[in-house]
Amino acid sequence: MIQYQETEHIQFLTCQVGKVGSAYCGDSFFTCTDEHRFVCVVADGLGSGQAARESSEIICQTVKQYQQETVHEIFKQCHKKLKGKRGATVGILKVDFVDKTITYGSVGNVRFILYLPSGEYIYPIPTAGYLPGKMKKYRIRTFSYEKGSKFIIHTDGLYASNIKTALKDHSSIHEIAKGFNKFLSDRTDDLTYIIGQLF
Ligand SMILES: [Mn+2]
Repeated sequence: MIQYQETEHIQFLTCQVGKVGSAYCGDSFFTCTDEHRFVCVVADGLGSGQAARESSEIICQTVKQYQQETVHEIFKQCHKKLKGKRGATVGILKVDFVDKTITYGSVGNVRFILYLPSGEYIYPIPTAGYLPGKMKKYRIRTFSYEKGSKFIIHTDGLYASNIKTALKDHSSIHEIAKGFNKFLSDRTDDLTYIIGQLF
């Protein structure tokens, strides 16, 4: 359920649990990293069941295939591949370890919060909508990050009020994840999150 990976540039963990009693988890995620960058996506398929799963999986496969492209281009490709499918909300994150920048794009209720060691939070307000939808609804932003910055991307199945403070208060991503355990057992939806710390 929880998987952890660590390199010299990033530590991250992923967690996914399906809705209790449901055969298909409608959420999907994908991560990859090398010495230059980290790319990840979290997608929440509209509705539930197999059709929801199909849409969120298409997004993950597309991000995998086009991971070298800009976030804008990845969105365009996802849009194309989802035509005629149920659709999904999505958050796509690309971290450039060389430029020390994060680019985040999203549509719909997938949320992203970045906490910088200087005490600053960056949390783009989610837009309404889903993929495939109107391109102008996709909001893509690039920020600089500092060593030690922590972030989370999660679907709306993680319904915790203390996510922002958890990023600030806990020094390790494992402790942050531990704090979410009770929200996992209380879940009423598919639940996916990715927590990371950048170095
Ligand atoms: Mn959901």
